Amino acid sequence: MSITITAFDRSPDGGRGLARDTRIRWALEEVGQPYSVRPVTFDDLKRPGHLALNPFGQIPTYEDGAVALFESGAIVLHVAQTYPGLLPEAPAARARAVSWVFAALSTIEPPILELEGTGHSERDRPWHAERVPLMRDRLHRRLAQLAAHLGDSDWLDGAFSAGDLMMASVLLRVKSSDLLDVHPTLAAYLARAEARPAYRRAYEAQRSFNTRP
Ligand code: GTB
Repeated sequence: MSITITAFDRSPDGGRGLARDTRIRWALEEVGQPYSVRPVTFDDLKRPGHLALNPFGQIPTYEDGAVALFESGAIVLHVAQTYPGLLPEAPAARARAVSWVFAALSTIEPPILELEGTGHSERDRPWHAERVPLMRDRLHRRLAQLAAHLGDSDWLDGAFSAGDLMMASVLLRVKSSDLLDVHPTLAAYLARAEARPAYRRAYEAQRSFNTRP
């Protein structure tokens, strides 16, 4: 079954791996599945062909002949449930790994996006200067809880799983900020995740894609 995903024709990050196709590439690399990438421009995103795949007009999407999916969480879970390598076999451990995927997407990612968003679009609002410290505190509380859970462990719950892949993908968004400076446990966790050969391959693939002539 051949797998096709969509990615920005040119990611605005210039190949830093921050767009959400990287997490799909990473999942596919972890399970050893080849894939091809269909580049889409910002105009393509709003055309009927793409909207039929993702009603919100966004990347990434995933097609494998049997199913067409959108939402990076659903795609990573589908890959993890279809191919061995990203979820434990034992039902309870498997369910816990899935809960970490949700934790990444619904507990950690939203305060990160909120903080990022206010920096982009709300800078000239009179309340911006007051709001940023509140948002940073909110995020730091979550990061501290995550670090406390991780403790001395390499991964969130036993072996590396789809939960770690998603959590690390989310934390990568704040890697270039000072936010992890006070959470060395998380900085080390992220470094471990980034050192995985599958992540390196995914990162290099998106980088060469986004810097192609
Ligand atoms: N919940 C969806 C998912 O998880 O799949 C969110 C998908 C999403 O936000 N897609 C973005 C998109 O298509 C790209 S990843 N945006 C176009 C649009 O909405 O019109 C977000 C992103 C984009 C760019 C950078 N960057 O350049 O640094 C980082 C992250």
